[in-house]
Amino acid sequence: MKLYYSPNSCAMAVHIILEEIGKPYELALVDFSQAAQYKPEYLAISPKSKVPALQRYDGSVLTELPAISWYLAKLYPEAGLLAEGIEAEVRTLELLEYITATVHMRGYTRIFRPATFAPTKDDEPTVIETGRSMVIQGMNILEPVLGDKDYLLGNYSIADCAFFYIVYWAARRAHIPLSARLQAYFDRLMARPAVQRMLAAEGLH
Ligand SMILES: N[C@@H](CCC(=O)N[C@@H](CS)C(=O)NCC(=O)O)C(=O)O
Repeated sequence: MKLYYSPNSCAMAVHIILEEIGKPYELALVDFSQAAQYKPEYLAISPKSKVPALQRYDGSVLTELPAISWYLAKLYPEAGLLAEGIEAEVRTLELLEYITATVHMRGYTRIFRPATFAPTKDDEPTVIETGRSMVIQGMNILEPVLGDKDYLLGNYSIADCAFFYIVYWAARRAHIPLSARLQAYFDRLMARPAVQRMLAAEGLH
């Protein structure tokens, strides 16, 4: 199993899952500073030019964070990262989809890549502000799901591994203030040894 990743990217979610599972795996750096995601070597792995990508034991490659997360949780049920039953699974997928497709793609991408959305350079501050509003709205929607529980669905799951990077980026990259409840959740996730191992491997804190 090999995870193609870039440090401090959404691949952190899969990196945490692999650490939680605890089976041997390889890490392959896709160096965004060298535009490695657009080079032929990586296009042969994923023509989407995105991380995460997971190369499996048979050599085939899986992309899209929700799909990879679900696959790993199902492959290693003993890790307990996905509750059993159709209702629990669909609620987990619902969260993963919202986290990646809405909060990340629509919100954070505007903050980190404003030029993609702005017709001119002068429009970029407005795009960033729109992105921040979308991220804050996303966190305002997810916080009541967390409620007074330790984790989004009660027990720790792949949904928390994904929500981790949303909250981590708020705290470390976008400087979006966390509510007391989200700060406590963030502290709880940061205290997990698997999260600490992921951060150390990616040169983060
Ligand atoms: N829909 C994809 C999105 C992945 C994605 O956007 N990854 C970003 C890193 S956070 C990326 O690889 N960006 C490289 C680029 O756009 O050049 C997923 O869920 O895996």
